[in-house]
Amino acid sequence: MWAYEQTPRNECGYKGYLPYYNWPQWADNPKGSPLLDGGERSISGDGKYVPGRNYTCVPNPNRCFVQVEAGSGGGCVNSGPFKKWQVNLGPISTLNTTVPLNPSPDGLGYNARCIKRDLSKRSSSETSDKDVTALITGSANISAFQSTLQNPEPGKLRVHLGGHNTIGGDAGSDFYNSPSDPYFWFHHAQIDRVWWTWQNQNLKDRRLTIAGTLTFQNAPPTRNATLDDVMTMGDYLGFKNITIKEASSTLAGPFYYIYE
Ligand SMILES: [Cu+2]
Repeated sequence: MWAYEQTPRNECGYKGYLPYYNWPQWADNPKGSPLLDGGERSISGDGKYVPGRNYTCVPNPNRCFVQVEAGSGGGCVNSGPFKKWQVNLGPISTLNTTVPLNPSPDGLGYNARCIKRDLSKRSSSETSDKDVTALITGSANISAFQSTLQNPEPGKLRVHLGGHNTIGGDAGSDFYNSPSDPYFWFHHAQIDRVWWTWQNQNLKDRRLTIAGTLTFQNAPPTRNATLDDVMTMGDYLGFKNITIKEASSTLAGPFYYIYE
C-alpha cells in the first residue's frame, strides 16, 4: 500500500496521500459514497445495469458460503474518470462469468477490456460499524484478528471479503487480479487503518506480532512465517525489500504515517 502511495508522489508530483474508503459510513448505500457515486471526483461508480443475472457464489463456486444476489450493476462502469480505463491483465480467478479468457494460461497476457462492477448491498452490509467494532474489540491476538477479518464461513463473508465484493465485477471479484480495479487500494487502505487501530489498543503486545504460515491458507503447507522473513516488491518497482518486522510499525522507516 505504501509503495502504491509513493509511486504517484515520486513519478507525477502528487502531493497528497492515499485516502481510505471508510466502509461503515456507506455500508447501507455504497453508491452514495463520494468514492463510488460515479461523479468526476469519484473513482467511477457502478457498472451499467445488466438484468436477469443469477446469484454469485462467494468466495467461489467450490465454497459457496454466501449466494450473493445480483447487485445494481454488472456491466462496464459508464461514468466518472475510469469510464475509458482498460484492465489488461487476467482474469485469473474471477467470479464474473462474462470476462473474456486471457490468451496466456498464467493470466499475464494482454487482455484489454473495461472495468465491470456490480455494487452489492448484501456484501457491503458486512462492513458495518457493528462488524468493524466487533473485529477491533473482540480480537485478543493477531490470529483471532486475521480470522475474524478475512475467513469467510457459511452465511458470512466477513469484513475483508465484504469490502471486496462491495464492487464485485471484473477485476474486483478476482482474487488474484482485484488490484487492477483502483477500488482495491482504497479498500485495502481501510484494511490497513483497521489493523492500525487494533494495534493501537495495545501497542506493546500488538505492534510486533504475527501468525500463520508462508502460504495463503497454508496451501501448499509451509512453515510458520517469522518477523524476520523478507517481503519483496519485485525489482522493477524500485523499492527495497523489507522484513515483516520493519513493515509492522507505521511509525518506523520507511513509512512514518498515522491515520486521521
Ligand atoms: Cu483484499
